[in-house]
Amino acid sequence: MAVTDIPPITRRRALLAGGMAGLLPRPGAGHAAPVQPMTAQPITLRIAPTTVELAPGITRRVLAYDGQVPGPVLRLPEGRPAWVRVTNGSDAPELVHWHGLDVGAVPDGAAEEGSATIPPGGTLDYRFVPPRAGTRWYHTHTMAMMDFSRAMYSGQFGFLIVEPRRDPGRHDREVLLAAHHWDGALPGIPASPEFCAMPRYRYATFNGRLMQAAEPVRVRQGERVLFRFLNASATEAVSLALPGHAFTVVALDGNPVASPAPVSVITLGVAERVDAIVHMNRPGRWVLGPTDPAQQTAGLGRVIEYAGATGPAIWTPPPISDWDYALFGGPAAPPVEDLRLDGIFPMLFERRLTPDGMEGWTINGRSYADLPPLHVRAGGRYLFRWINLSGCAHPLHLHRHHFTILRRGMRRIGPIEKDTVQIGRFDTIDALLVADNPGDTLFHCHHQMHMDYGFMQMIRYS
Ligand SMILES: [Cu+2]
Repeated sequence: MAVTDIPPITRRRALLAGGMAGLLPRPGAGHAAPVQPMTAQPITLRIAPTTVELAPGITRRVLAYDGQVPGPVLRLPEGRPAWVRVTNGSDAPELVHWHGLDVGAVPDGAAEEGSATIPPGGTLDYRFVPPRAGTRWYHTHTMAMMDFSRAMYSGQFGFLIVEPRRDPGRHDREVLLAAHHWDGALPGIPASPEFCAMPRYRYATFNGRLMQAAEPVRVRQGERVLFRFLNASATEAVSLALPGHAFTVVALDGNPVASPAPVSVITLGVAERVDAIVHMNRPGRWVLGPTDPAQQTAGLGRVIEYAGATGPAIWTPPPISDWDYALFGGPAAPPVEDLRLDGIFPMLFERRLTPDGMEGWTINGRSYADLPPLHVRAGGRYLFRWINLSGCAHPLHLHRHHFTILRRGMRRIGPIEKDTVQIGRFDTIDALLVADNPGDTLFHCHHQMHMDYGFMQMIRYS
């Protein structure tokens, strides 16, 4: 199996870091130690300013992991203790969040949950057990406010693949593509409640490289290629198509779907992941790119090149977006009355301009940190009833847990297990939470501007 294009941390290093710890002799145990015991080593990550080359002649100085964008691909075995040592070579405190991993509040990497920050020049060990296989990722969890070089506007993101104990291996090649947007600026804040402030970006990339400057993804006819897509943008959703081909969606946020189904367009809200298999059966050179012409002009996309194919890469816009979570969920969920719930949390999201004209966000009328926590008890079952009373979509993220989408708008859908869900403008979603991971838990919008301006709430176990 071949893997593109991001330098990985090898499986061997990951095994050394965590998997063999249980086999090692305890230091100091026994009477004589004629043989030096092998020492488990952490995976190391260094946060530091790095020059990223989006294309020849287009370079940016950004914060990144290990001098590359995205950071190294971490491949951690499911269920085995992991140990990651992060050094902060930047000039501000940092945290690394392990997105989509149901870990403890201390290693989770969110200051609001009590996770430690890494001071400038400092080092922190993160230890956790990746519980379930799937496409996860890691990224900074700081605030940017109006600094478009900080937090998720920077290059601090990377794939974290939790590998299954047994790999079903129903693909010939694996391609990892992380979308990101660069050179953000805010053109203004609309007064009308029908709209929201949207940063504009000059460049957009997969894996830190503009399409015209990137090596094509090389495939062979007949191959089944597993694409792992990650939207690591700070604020922008992306919709992607590959002319002449269908994406068979097999996992959302790394969790296998009940009903894999072919689509022509994949949409990723900020922080979402989609795993999709493409059967390569239309030889040629094709553009895998965004349906939004502005994002394509900004450089987002990759040429998919069959062996032996020549000529210009072909892009044709898909006739219509067929993206709908409900396609992948199987039979519809039971009605709310049958869910044996311990509580329902209605959560209304509204935009509220501050006295100085900035855009702020409220949940049930109040903003973080003026917002009381929601209380759950361990083992309880709760329904989030998310109601978006604003004119833009929000990628809602819950830390340290998964939730199951059961209804979207007026329609009950088949269960979809996710850690981040894009709620449309003036839309509603019901999602089931099984409170199975005690400890402080952060809920927030993953749109960096929304999160920074109040769109967060704590969930506490009592
Ligand atoms: Cu939002």
